[in-house]
Amino acid sequence: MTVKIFDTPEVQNFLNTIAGFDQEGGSDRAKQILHRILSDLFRTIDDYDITPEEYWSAVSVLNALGQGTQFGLLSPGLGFDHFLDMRMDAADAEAKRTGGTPRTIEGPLYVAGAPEVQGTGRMDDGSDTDGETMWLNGQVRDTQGNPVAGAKVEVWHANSKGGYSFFDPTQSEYNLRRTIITDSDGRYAVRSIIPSGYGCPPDSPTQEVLNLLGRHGERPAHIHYFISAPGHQHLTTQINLAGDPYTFDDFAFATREELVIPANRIDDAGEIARRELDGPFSEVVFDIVLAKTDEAALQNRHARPRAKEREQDQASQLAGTARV
Ligand code: MBD
Ligand code: FE
Repeated sequence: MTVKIFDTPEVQNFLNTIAGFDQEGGSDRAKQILHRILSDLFRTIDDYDITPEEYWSAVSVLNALGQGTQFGLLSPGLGFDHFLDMRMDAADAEAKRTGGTPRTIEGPLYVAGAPEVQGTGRMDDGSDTDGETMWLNGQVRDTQGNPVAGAKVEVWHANSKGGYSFFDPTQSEYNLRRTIITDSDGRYAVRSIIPSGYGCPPDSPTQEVLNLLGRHGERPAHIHYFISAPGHQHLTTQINLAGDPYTFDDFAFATREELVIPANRIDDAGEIARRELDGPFSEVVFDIVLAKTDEAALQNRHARPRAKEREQDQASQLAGTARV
């Protein structure tokens, strides 16, 4: 049974009613966008002859995604995060805001409120004995090459098992998360551990969707950054450590050629002593170039619900309310 009803007046009138086109209240923008999305989905159902079984199994996957707060994980997997980056890149190019370090996606695992250190500090709590010591450092400059002193460099990354503190309850609070203020020469330098790549939980609804596409859910070892300074464009980016099997095969599409950085093994006793470390370490150097801007909106990261900025209400929203 293959039927095609999308183009009938009944269905078209039905879509107008669903989208509230005949109602005074609500948001015109929401009505337009919902009308477009619902039209596209209805047409997909019609064109692919989607069965009730298929439709309801999709609803079930959506419920599981929501219950596990996994939309923020599937989102980069389906390329939405990178597509938004491509649009911001295009807007920057058009406005001639060029020459800075490239952006790449934030991902779902940032937590606000990490401890702040001046110039240098330590990010790991010392408990991850499988983690190889990392000396992560660099300089923040503007597009003319001038150092940016007092820039705010927020860094977060996974431990040796690919887990992030806050989301991984076995880690201490704010482990591997710091806010570093650059010194008078625009420099930052922190001791941490080399992160491992991240893999989507194999039994998760996110991986279930990826499996249907024949795709893996792996990310290469990477380190997240927010960098900001007055008069400069806020930068959300990441570095991907070179040599990881997934460096150029990231399920979240975050890798950019300019952001692939080697970790250089150093075992020279003088270098170890100079950094006050206790043994061989790997040095990762990431210098950052910020584009200038006077626009206040561009100096701040875009608004987005983030952990600890908004209390996540996990309670059921399905209880219902008495009619008025
Ligand atoms: C991560 O660590 C990450 O950065 C992204 C984008 C998705 C899943 C895990
Ligand atoms: Fe990450």
